[in-house]
Amino acid sequence: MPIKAFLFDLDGVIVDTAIYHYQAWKRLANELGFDISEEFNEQLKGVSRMDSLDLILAHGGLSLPEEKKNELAAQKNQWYLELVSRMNSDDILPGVATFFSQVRKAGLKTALGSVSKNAALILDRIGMSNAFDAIIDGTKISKGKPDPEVFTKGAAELEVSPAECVVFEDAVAGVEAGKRGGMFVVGLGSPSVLTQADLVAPSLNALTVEEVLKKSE
Ligand code: B16
Ligand code: MG
Repeated sequence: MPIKAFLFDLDGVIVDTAIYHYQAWKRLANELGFDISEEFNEQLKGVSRMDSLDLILAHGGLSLPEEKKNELAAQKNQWYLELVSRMNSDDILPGVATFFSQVRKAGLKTALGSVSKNAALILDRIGMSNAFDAIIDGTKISKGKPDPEVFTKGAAELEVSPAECVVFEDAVAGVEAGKRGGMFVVGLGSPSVLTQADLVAPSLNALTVEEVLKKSE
């Protein structure tokens, strides 16, 4: 089936907010008396705020009541927002602008597929609010990645079938979500981490639209 749409994750694909999520979670873990490594952080990429907190608390051997967990998640989000509020278009990852102009020239539809509840704010900060034909974010879904909902909703909103979509993802959970959704998945990062992806490249900077379309045939 010919490819009609490209679905993009936000954090780690369009902008490097993954580093800010990590810094804010690390600060929280440190306040709770333990640490999280960059390697551990790989598991948190693409995972919703509350699911991330559960993984972190389990890592630190802590079990806390729901009320306290909500408080901690709000605290992390406040620190995260302080970090992202300083972002601007300079924070768009290398290769994104060129890749998007190729996408437009090829006549492909685009959607954002992010589980972040802060996606609209980030798109606004970097000046990309109008760059997508559809935006599916954490405010529109009930299940986070690795559930495919964020991508299947994107395909539905663009009125294309999953087999007509290519997903671009930097996270293990996001690659799994795209595969479970029945889509061709381009992993951006390391092939040893993104083992389920159909194609892996270091970033969008290393790819052309033509190459992706050829490989996904
Ligand atoms: P928020 P993505 C994900 O965004 C991040 O990768 C993940 O680290 C974060 O916990 C999640 O969004 C929720 O974000 O706390 O802002 O709602 O990769 O799906 O764009
Ligand atoms: Mg991501």
